[in-house]
Amino acid sequence: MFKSNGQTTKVPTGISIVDTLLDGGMPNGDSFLIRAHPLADPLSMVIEFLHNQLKNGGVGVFLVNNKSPASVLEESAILKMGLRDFKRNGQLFFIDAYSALFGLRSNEAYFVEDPNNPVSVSKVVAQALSECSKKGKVFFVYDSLNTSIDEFGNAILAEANTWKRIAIAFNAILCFIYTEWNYPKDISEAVANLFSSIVDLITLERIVATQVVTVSKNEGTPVSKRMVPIKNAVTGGIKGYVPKILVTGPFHAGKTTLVHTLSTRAVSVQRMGTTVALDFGHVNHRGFTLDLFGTVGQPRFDPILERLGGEALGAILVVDSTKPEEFPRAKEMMHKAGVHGLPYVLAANKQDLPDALSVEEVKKKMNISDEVAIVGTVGTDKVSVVKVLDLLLDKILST
Ligand SMILES: Nc1nc2c(ncn2[C@@H]2O[C@H](COP(=O)(O)OP(=O)(O)OP(=O)(O)O)[C@@H](O)[C@H]2O)c(=O)[nH]1
Ligand SMILES: [Mg+2]
Repeated sequence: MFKSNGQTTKVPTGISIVDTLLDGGMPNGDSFLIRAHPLADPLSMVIEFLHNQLKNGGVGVFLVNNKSPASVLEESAILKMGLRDFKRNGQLFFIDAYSALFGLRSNEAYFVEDPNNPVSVSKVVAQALSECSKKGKVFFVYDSLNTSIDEFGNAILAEANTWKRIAIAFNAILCFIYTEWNYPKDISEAVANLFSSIVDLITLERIVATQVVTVSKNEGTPVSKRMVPIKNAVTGGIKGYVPKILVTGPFHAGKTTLVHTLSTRAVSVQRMGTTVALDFGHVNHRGFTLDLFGTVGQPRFDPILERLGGEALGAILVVDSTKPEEFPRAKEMMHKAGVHGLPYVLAANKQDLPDALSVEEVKKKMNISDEVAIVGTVGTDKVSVVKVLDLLLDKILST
């Protein structure tokens, strides 16, 4: 279950895109921060982390200070990652630092009687970690650090440091939820300095807000930002989501074939063996959900091409390696679709034909820079076309 990256042991979150960004998973015996944009939803991601740890026999401790434990349980049920049974069978414990704010008692395992005093919060955290770590490996959620900052100001950060030391002592993993509400710079910086690993949950405002996950610090090392758009599929948890990859290229190059080979489900609007509207394919790959849009090759349909390219995050350019006379048309199509500035990979297709140019020859004839990845493909050969997709994903994630 645990993976070592050569320095510290890592514990997988179970969300493959996050584990990839974190080089294996969460830091064992350490704390990390989920830093969310105000429009992003950190709770569902953390529920998925917690649910995965509990499924593997771990013990959960969940501190709430801005919502009731019941609302966390309800949210988990909506996400189809129910936590209620784990609570019932003694694997999940809440620290209720919420009810007392309203003068209410709590039936939870741990109760903070005076949530307005950071030291009293600390005492209960220490007690919970010490008792629960005897039952198994503890995954601790603090929801939320920003509520504590709003109540106590900077003082809470000193307490957070104490909890980090406790985490090391009990070999627990502490996950702090923090929504970045335009705090003064000194507070934001103090928070960032407190953690050696930070997962950012950002929203990109396009037509609709898109949630993006990235890691800005991993075990003390700043990471150049790789942003992964994500979608919370209710039955499958969080998946990387690339809403549009354009597959373009000249007439008969093999676009439709490639989309169908890659996709778990695909539809094409064809007439007499040629595409007359578009191909649409859906792919699940490396923890991602990707939507492929294949274009029409014939020039008379170029007006559609101009509209299809919008909103794409990357492109696959398919050429028939036996038809170098069409290479200029291939480049023109990238421009017409408005995707020439996007990350793209060139598929030098029909490599099985005897008169196919080699990958090197295609590259030379097309006069493309060394930065562009080019893969020799056979439209029906899954291994070769998956390689195209892999390289494109790498490119999209590194930009
Ligand atoms: N030999 C060989 N034939 C291929 C390969 N890929 C596709 N084809 C064939 O080439 C023809 C055109 O393939 P399509 O996938 O329809 O090409 P397209 O780019 O979608 O074509 P349009 O939509 O008409 O522009 C079909 O007969 C395919 O079976 C390949 O790698 N090798
Ligand atoms: Mg086609």
